[in-house]
Amino acid sequence: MDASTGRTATISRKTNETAIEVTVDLDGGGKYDIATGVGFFDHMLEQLSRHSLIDMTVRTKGDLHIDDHHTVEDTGIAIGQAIARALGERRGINRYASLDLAMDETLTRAAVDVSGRPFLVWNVPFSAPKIGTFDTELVREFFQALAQNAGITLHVTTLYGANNHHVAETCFKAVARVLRVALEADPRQRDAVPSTKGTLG
Ligand SMILES: [Mn+2]
Repeated sequence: MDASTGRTATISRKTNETAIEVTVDLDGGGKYDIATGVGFFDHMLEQLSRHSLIDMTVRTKGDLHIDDHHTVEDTGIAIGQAIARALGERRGINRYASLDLAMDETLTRAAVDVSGRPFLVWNVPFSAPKIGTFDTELVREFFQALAQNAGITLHVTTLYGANNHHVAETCFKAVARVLRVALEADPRQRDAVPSTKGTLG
């Protein structure tokens, strides 16, 4: 880990469906400046930044006249790519973390391996198709894009919960909290890659 340059990255991504600019600082303090045009999604990304302590600037202009799908998925791709680039060779990190996160009546478990191997296991039941105007199925789409592009194995399970806003929010907060630990420096690793293979590519 090179403290002089810092673990930061900026990703610009433009397609016919979305134009996105994302900047992350993995060693930040949870400062965020987020505008995707989708209010509920902004609220969720603010939780992700605040509780991971990853500083995050996100600007997405998406084809919201169709629906929120491309905006949410492509923002997940860009944040994932920014995290992967900022991580570099993944030296000196804790790599693993898990926790159960409570919010009122809801409990969600997240576990992460910052392995370089993308994988999502998703076991989160929503009892309604919408939270306001937001499609609940897009929560999974976001984390699929994030895991795939950050190169992380991510398991998310909601053990119980009634309110769909709480279910979604616990997913973002739980993943934030496990990323905070897994991406942080392990002082006993120094600059070693935490794998017997010697690489987390
Ligand atoms: Mn909320």
